[in-house]
Amino acid sequence: MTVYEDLKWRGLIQDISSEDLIEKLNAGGLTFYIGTDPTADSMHIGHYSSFLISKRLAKAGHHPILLVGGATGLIGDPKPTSERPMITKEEVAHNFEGLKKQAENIFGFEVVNNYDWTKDINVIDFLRDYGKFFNINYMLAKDKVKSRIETGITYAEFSYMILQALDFLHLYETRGCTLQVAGSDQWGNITSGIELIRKKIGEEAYGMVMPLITDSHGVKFGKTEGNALWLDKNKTSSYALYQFFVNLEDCMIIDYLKKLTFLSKEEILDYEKKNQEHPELREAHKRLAEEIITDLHGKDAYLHACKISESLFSDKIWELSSEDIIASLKDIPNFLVEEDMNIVDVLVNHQICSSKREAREMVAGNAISVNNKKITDEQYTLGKKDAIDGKVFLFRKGKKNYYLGICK
Ligand code: 629
Repeated sequence: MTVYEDLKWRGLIQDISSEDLIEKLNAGGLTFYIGTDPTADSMHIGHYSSFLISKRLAKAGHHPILLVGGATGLIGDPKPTSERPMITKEEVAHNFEGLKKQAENIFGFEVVNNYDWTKDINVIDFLRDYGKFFNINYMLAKDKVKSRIETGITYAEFSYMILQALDFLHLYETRGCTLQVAGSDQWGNITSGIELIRKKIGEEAYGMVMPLITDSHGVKFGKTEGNALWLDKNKTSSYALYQFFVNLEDCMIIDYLKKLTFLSKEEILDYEKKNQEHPELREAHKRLAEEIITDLHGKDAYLHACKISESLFSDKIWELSSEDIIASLKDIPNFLVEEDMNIVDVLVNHQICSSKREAREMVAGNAISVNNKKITDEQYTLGKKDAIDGKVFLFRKGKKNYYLGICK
C-alpha cells in the first residue's frame, strides 16, 4: 500500500485540502507541522492519538515539526460551546515547558514555540500584515465561530484563527513547511493558514485532518468519567492505562489498533480474527496496551502493569508491594484505617456499607474480602497481619466494588 492508502485504510484521513497532496504524501520529503496549545502541563491520550501522525509521516520520509503554542495558548482556540477562561501568562509558560519536554521525549521531534515569532508583532503590524487578509464573512463562516455567534465570542477568541494562520505562514517562509496536520476540529484554522499563504505570497500549502478518535457512542477517546488519561506516568499510572485499554469495547478495538499502533495490516487482520473467535482472551486489547504503554513508559512498565493486573484481584496480590498497589489504585476510593478494628465498624466508618445491618449481611453473605481473603465472621478484628506489607487493605464488596484502606 502507498502511504496515502495506508493512512486511508487506518481511517486516519478525514479531509485533505487538495488532491495534489496524495502524490506528495506518497513521495515523501514534505516538511509538516502539528500543534497543540499548552492548556495543561501534560498531554493526554487524545493528544497522543493525534500526534502519532508525526511518527507515521516521519516513517514515510517526511520532516516533522511539533509546535506548542506559547502565544496561542494565551488567547485560546474557541470551543464550539463557550468562551475559555483566561489563563495566566505564568501558567501558560509552565505548561509550555511540560509539553515541550513530553513532546520531545515521546515523539523525539523538534518543538517550536509560536511565542518566539508572535511576541514581536505590534498591534498595528498585526492588523496591517495579517488582519488585512481576513474578510469578516470568511471568519464568521468558520464552524467554531458560527456556533458561537449566539452565545457570544470575544474579539480575542475570534482572532485566534489569524494567529494560527500566521504560524503556518511563518513556518512556510522560514522552514519550507508546506503541510499542517491535525484532528478534524482544526480544519478551519488550517484552511485560514492556507488562504493567508495564498493571498500574501501566492504559494500553495496543504492541510490534512484526521477524525477525532471516539468510542462507539461518539465520546472522545480517553474521556472516561471526567478524569483525563494523562501521558505523564505520575498523573496516570501504566496500570491505569492498561486497565483503560483492556476494557475498551470489543467493537472498537480493531479500529484503535489501526489508528494507534504501527502494526501491519496483516497483523491487525489477524487480531481481528482472534478477537472474533476468542474475545474473552482480549488479545487485541492487550496488544494495544502493550504497543502504547511501551511507547509511552517503556516495556518494563508494560510488563509491570500486566503483572499487577493479573495479581491485584487474585491470591497473587500478596506478591505485590504496597507501593505498587497504592500507585495502581489511585483512582478508587481510599482512606486511612485504624489498627485492630472490627470489620463491621470499618465497613460502616468508611462508607463501604451504609449500615451495620448491611455490613453484617455482606460479611455473612460471603460478599466481603480483604486482600482477596473472604471475611465471614462479623466479630473479625482487622489487623496488620491482614495488610499487604502491614500497610494496605484492598477491600472488595460483591463482584466489582473496590476500596483501598491504608494502615495509619
Ligand atoms: C497553533 C496552535 C498552531 C497550530 C495548532 C495549534 C493548537 C490548535 C489546538 N489543538 C488542540 C489542542 O491544543 O487547539 N489550535 O488541544 C488539539 N491538538 C491535537 C489535535 C486536535 C486538536 O493538540 O490536532 O485535533 C485534537 O487532538 O484539537 O499553529
